[in-house]
Amino acid sequence: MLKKKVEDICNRQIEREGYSSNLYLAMASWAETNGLSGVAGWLYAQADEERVHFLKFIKYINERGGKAVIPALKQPGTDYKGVEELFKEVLKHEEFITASINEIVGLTLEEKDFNTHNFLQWFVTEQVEEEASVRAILDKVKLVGKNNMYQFDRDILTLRTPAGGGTVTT
Ligand code: OFO
Repeated sequence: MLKKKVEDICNRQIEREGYSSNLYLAMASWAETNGLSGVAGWLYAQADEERVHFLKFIKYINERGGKAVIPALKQPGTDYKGVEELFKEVLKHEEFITASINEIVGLTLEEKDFNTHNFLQWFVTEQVEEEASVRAILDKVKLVGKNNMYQFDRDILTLRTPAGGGTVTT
């Protein structure tokens, strides 16, 4: 049985993972309508991965005798100044998510909830991979420069790491 404090913070994470999925969908939609089909493809795939994260928390809370709450999600922005700015925002968001996961890990140690601590290890590893993947993309964006976006957009899908998606198992 989940302690209330742990259930509440995991429910907070449901909202954050759901927002992550919507954020990347909004970014994908922006990219798609600005001729950046490669960037859009990367972001749509990322949105799918975030939905898997969202589902993992929902299923975990319910499986442990808690009650997952499906939240209303705030609307993400619709406009981005450019590809570099967009990926800087992705990195900032992923750093926020890493801090959020780490906070939950800290609480599970305080509460001696070793089951949830174990469940979270997948997310700890995932965040390291996600941040690294976005930093690699930002490095490439800087290398090619604003005037070579056609080439970057064509190649971005080859940069995709297989991290984090997959089927939802609980
Ligand atoms: Fe981006 O890993 Fe979930 O939110």
